[in-house]
Amino acid sequence: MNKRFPDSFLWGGAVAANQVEGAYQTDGKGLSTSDLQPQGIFGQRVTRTEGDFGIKDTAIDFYHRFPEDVKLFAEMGFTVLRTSIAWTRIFPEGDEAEPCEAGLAYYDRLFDEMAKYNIQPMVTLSHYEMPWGLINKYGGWASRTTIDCFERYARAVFQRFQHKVKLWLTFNEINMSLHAPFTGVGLPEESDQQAVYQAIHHQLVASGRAVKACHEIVPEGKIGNMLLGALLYPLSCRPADVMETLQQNREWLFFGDVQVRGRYPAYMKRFFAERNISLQISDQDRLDLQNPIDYISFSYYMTGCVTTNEEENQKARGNILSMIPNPHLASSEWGWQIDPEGLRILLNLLYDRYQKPLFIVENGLGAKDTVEADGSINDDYRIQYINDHLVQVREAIEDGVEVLGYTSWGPIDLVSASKAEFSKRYGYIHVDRDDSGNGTLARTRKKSFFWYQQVISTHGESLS
Ligand code: BGP
Repeated sequence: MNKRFPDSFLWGGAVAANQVEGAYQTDGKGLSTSDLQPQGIFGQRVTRTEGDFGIKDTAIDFYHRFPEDVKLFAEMGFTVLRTSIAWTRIFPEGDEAEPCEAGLAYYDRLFDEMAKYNIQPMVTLSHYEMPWGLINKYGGWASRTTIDCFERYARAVFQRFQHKVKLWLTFNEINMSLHAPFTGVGLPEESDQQAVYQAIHHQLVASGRAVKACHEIVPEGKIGNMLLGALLYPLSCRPADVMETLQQNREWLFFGDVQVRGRYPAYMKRFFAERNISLQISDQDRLDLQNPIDYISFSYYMTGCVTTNEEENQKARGNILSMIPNPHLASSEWGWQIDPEGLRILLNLLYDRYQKPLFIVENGLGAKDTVEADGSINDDYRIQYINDHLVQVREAIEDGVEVLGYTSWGPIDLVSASKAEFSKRYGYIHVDRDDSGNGTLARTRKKSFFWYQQVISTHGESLS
């Protein structure tokens, strides 16, 4: 018999407001960065005009259909659902003095629905979107005004949902700003490193202030960060490759180092000096940073390799991050390399580094599904992927790592973040919609739905 996961382990799935809700102008919602990039975070930024089309405008219409979806999650046995609050539903322009009641009321309804089935919400304050108004008026995270606006927003939602939401996260994949500055910090894509790191600094300060506010307003709550867990291996055992890998891993671990330790790590001094980056850091900023998070959350999809060899570097590929492929691993249809053991390595690495509880808040396989003539979807590839990753999570728990839970990405099909594709599906629940927006939006259970249901009900004993 396989080993059980701890009884306290939380099982569920993760979605983000802009990838599921739709209703992008409903109930007073303002325009967000996501609305301005209908082709995804690596697509062009456009000006929205009356009657134009973006697939996220409706997404899967979760805004109106959430009761049906939450019921399906409950049927699978979810004990947690990670979602985000769309900042623009609460503060449409970002700098209003008071929150928008209609937006708050929507999330009340959503959290109440989850409570009916004892599904705990885990809420990301900002998942790949921020009010366009803050960019237009102040320059996004380049401005300290945005820190104040974010704090006001965070305090408003902590206040309103303090009795309904106990698990919070600050910024989704905070390290992604290095690769997608518009989505991450509201800066033009061509911004230089000086500008990007200054904006990142402001966001780290805002994160510290949110942690402080959460501890004041939701004393029994827990607030974590969210990292894109982009684990890199040396392509060879040449010491130069090992050193380069250490440095490239630090580029994303840096965010966690600040959020856990409350100060910049020593290695960043040289990093900044060598790039002529000089940050404006006030005494108050230093105090704000000293609000360590309670737990570390991260997404994990793939790993990649690093080398100093120029010829090998030409082979780098990938649509979120450009990485050198690992010759020992297979890839998904989107070229993401599948590495279940890497998840155990990453869990151990993060726990060794921080000794903080960990939460895997995204993991999954984006794949094209085929609907059979009888309507069934036999997504054995997805089952295999999740199974193999969960087996490694259990290994990590056996290694002594404190893992609070697992929310696989997109338990219901949704719009992909990088290119706003619908055909890249992650769900246990199929949604009838295609890349052009055609379809009834009807929900159906895939084979993986029943498989995951069994995994949860057996506390992982059914994993193979
Ligand atoms: C992460 C994001 C998610 C999600 C996921 C999969 O980077 O936090 O929002 O979408 O990646 O990426 P994609 O949707 O591009 O397949």
